[in-house]
Formats: sequence, structure tokens, C-alpha cells
Amino acid sequence: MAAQEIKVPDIGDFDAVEVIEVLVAEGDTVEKEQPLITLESDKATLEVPSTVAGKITELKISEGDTVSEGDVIAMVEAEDDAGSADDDGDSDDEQAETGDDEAESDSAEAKEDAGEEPAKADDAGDGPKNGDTVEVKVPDIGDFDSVEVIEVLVAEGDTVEKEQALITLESDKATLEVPSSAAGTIASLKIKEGDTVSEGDVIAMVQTTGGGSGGAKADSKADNKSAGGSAQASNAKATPDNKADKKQPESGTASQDDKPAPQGQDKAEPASSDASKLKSVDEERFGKAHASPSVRKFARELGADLGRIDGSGRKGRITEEDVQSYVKSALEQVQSGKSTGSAAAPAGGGGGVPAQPDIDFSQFGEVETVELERIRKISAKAVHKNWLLIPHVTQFDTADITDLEAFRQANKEKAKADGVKLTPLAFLLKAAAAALKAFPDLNSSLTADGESLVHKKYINIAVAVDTPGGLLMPVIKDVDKKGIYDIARDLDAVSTRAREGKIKGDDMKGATFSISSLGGVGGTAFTPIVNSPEVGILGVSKHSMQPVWNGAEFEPRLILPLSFSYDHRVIDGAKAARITGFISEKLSDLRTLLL
Ligand code: CAO
Repeated sequence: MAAQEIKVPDIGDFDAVEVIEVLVAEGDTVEKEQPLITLESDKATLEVPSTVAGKITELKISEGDTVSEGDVIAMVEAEDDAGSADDDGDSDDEQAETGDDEAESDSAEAKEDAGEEPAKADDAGDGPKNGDTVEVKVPDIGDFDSVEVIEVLVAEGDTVEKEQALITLESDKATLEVPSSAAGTIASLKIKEGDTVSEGDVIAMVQTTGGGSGGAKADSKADNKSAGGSAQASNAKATPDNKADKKQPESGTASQDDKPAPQGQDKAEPASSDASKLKSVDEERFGKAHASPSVRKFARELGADLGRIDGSGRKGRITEEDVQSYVKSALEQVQSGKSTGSAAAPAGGGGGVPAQPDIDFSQFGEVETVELERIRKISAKAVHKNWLLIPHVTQFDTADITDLEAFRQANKEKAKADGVKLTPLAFLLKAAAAALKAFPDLNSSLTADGESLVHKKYINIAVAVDTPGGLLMPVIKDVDKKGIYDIARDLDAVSTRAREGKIKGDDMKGATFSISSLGGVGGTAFTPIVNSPEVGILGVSKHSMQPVWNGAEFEPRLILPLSFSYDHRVIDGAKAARITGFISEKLSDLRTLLL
């Protein structure tokens, strides 16, 4: 039986799209419709399924490749029972070819549209006037036909903004939202969850409140963000879902969950969806989450809020395993009856944590809502999770760094000539590495069941770096094996890369401990948050000259404040005090670092 070629089908206006994941291997048996690869463009993430059931005899592409329509993904030997399977394959091919032709004309139309006015939702010619009722239709959505409506995001009587998502469609290829082409009130809804729709089907009648062109078009969310107000043309063709870049409603307009509803209106309740599900899933965040269609579908089936799940995949993409472990954690919490148990409690509600109240601050005065930077969103989730997950205690101490500073000042210029920026932090990293060696529990992680400690034989320390986009934690590897100059060089290199937005995924992985230095900024103490699964973090504040009694008189000494936060499940208070004492000793007398 000859192996069949499985090709990249018509994927709308995507060309040279990156393969971010190959979901199968040679020798695998695949079902028809089983996703083979995940593609990601600046507009969307979508999966390409197999057109036949059978065995993969050869994979023609690998992760990182770019593909376009017609490229061969794999050779598949169709299943035995399928003379019919072969037929299937052929007919699929035929279908694909037919689809291609159609798609070409679609795409030609789309291009035409792109250069012209957006397609009209009605035949009103000059577009609707304020108060007119217009049809909002399913736009050209590439080679998607008879696509299932998996969610209706609005109800009759709702006020909608232009570009506000009305429905979510899901095919075997992608999930996409269809936004309203007009601002106004939903006079009537023409479809419900479970319906299948195609281009031109009327979704809703909207009584306009002005500003709406009546043009129906699918949402090209990525373009919206980068192209600002000029996103119209690129919206002529539907693009599969990439809500990560979805345009935020204009300032002063309300999104569904995060923002206050300014005109005192209720939040949009989907007509036919389960209200309790809506309450636990933040639709806007779900929409923005970076996940492939099948993972979205999977999350929906389990009722998991993608917006609360940290992605472990490439570029932070949420994988099926991430969804599984999130759900598992949530279940464990429920079963153990803990409000904040050992599992990762979701940020902003769930797991017994009260949700962030949705307050209309505009009732107290003028407000402006500014979307958080991408890094801040990620770190916000991480610190919240760590704060809930770890029973924190902070031990405060000081180190007399008079001699260290004298040494540093004496060597600073020479170091600079060698291209090294010698700050106190390099010495702190060295002292912390010594502590991690001397106290193996500090260089460990609790196992997921909380029953054992994994002692690590390597010492990698993450350093908090304040960047324009938010906090990043690049890692300096094998600190115990490096001299002060090498550590200072590494520190300078990773913090520069972090600030310039050039940090790589690998630069941020594998830390066994963290240091957060606010010494260059100010303050006398703070309580840093441990980065799970690490068990400790050393906070450093600004040193100051202080009078210290030497037994005979007060002597001016340079004192460095230390704030050591630790996971109390792993380290007890006495050990924590010994750890900071140890670090203090190392910093006070550099010679001890050589021992
Ligand atoms: N006390 C007093 N001065 C200090 C100091 C301390 N503890 N630590 C550093 N300094 C001085 C340095 O010596 C340097 O002065 P000189 O040029 O005269 O030597 C100056 O402060 C600036 O240092 P730096 O910040 O450029 O370098 P660094 O090695 O101390 O720190 C880095 C590097 C990346 C950690 C830092 O730039 C940074 O981003 N800090 C913020 C970390 C942060 O936000 N933590 C909070 C996390 S929780 O939200």
C-alpha cells in the first residue's frame, strides 16, 4: 500500500508560517483529523490535522520550519481496512483541491475587499445611520464552511462595541471569534450555540448607536495591535484565532470581565451558556491565552480557564499537559478542602481564593485603563501563585561589608578596564553560592507530593532584573564554580540582555535560588517572594554607614541589610537564621569565601 502525502491545506492568508510543534513521530499511528503539527503566525495558532487514518512512515518537516499551502507534512500509510481509507484520502485530496480553488477565489475576493471598503453587513449603501438596524453577518472565513458556533458571547438587549466578539466558531482547524461590525444594541440574535454557520449567515441584528460601518469582517486581532487604527484593510479576511493580540476596547469602553461597565450596564451574559461556567472562566483572558485550538477545546471541555494557566510550551504556549496539571491541582485543592493547598492556586479566584472584585472605579472619578505589559502579566501570575503556594517567612539580618566595599572600590577601576562592572552583587552571588553548598536543603525543591526534597548538585542563581517591561529573572549558572569577575561579567551580560528584551528562554531556566537586589535603588528591608519550586530568595537593600560598637567605641561600618525569604515547609526559623549568619560572615570577611 503506497504511503500518501499529507499536505498543508489552504490556510487562508497564511504563508510561510512557522511550525511550532510537531505533534507526531515517525511510526505513530494517527486517526483521521488528528492534529499533526501546530503552526503559528503573527495572527494565529492553528493545527493541521491528518486527512487519513494510518501510520506515519516519514515526517517531512520539523519544528522551526516554515510552511505554506501544499507543502508535504508527512507520508502516511493508510489503514488496511481502507480501500475505503484510501478512498477517503483521495477524496480528501480532491476536497482539499476543490477547497483550494475556492479558497483562491475567496482569497482573491478578500484581497479585493482589503483594498476597498469593508464588506457591508447590510445593503445600506452608504452604511447605517444612527438608530438603523443592521445585519451582522459571518464574514469570509477562508476555507471554513459549516463551522460550529461553540459560544454565543452576547444576548439580546446587550450593548456591544464595534469589534466586540459576538460568537466563537470552532472548526477542526481553528477557533476564531467573529466581532461585531457595528456598535449598538443587539436587537435580535439569529443563531445559538451548536448551530453551524458559513460565510454570509446573519449572526445578529444590531440597532446602531453610531460609528458602525455595518461592515462585517472577521477579526484580525494581531494586525489591530500593530497597525493601530489602520487595521481595517487587513480585517477583510477572517483569520484564525489569535486572541493574544486581540485589540483592547478603546479607553473608556468596557471589556467583558476585567473592566468596569461604564454606562452602568450589566456584563454581557451569553444567551445560551451556563452562567456558572462563565463565572469561573474569564472569557477575555481565556481568549487572550496562547494556546492551540485543540488545547482550547480541551480546556473548554474541562471548564479550565486558560487565562489562569502558565504555558510551558514554546513562547509560553499552553500545552495539553499544562491544562491537565492545572485541573489536577485544582481537584487536589478541592479534595483536600484547602483554600490554598499545595497546588497552584489560580490568580484572581478559584481554589477558594476570592476573585478580584469587578469595580466600576469611574463612579469615583476619571479613570484610564492601561493594559499591563506582557512580562508584567506573566510575572504577576507567577508571584501570585508563589505567594499562595509557599508559606513564607522572612529572616532579616545585616552584613558588615566595610572591608568588601574597600576591596571593591580598590579594584573597581581595574575591573572596569578589563570590561567588568564590579558591583556588590557579584560578591553576594558568591556568598549565596557558598550558603547553598553549606545548606543543601536551601539548594533543593520539594517534590510535587510534598513528601521529599530533591537536592540539586548544581548551583544556579536567578537575579531579579528590573526591565522596562517588568521583572525578569535571568539565571547565572554554576555560580559556585566561577570567580567574582566571571560572575560580574555574566551578571552584566544577562541583565543587559534582559533590559534590551533579548533574553532567551534558556537564560531563565534552571535556577536553584534567587537574589533580588534593590541596593542600587534604596530601602532598608523588604520581603521578597520565593520563586517556586525554589525554597529561598535573598533580598538585598541599600548599604549605609552606621555606628557599630566594637567593644571600646563606636566605629563607622558599612552595613548591608539582608532579607531572606524562605519556604517554611523546607527551612525552619533556626536554620534560616544560621543561613543569613553564614552569608553575613562570608560578606564580612571575603577570605572566608575562599574556604
Ligand atoms: N547598596 C548600595 N549600593 C549598591 C548596592 C547596595 N546593596 N548594590 C548595588 N549598589 C550600587 C552599585 O555599586 C552601583 O554603584 P557604583 O556604580 O557606584 O558601583 C549602583 O548601585 C548601581 O548598581 P546596578 O543596579 O547597576 O548593578 P547591580 O549589580 O547592583 O544590580 C541588577 C544589577 C540587574 C540586579 C539591578 O540593576 C536591578 O535590576 N535591580 C532591581 C532588582 C529588582 O527590581 N528587585 C525587586 C524584585 S521584587 O519586585
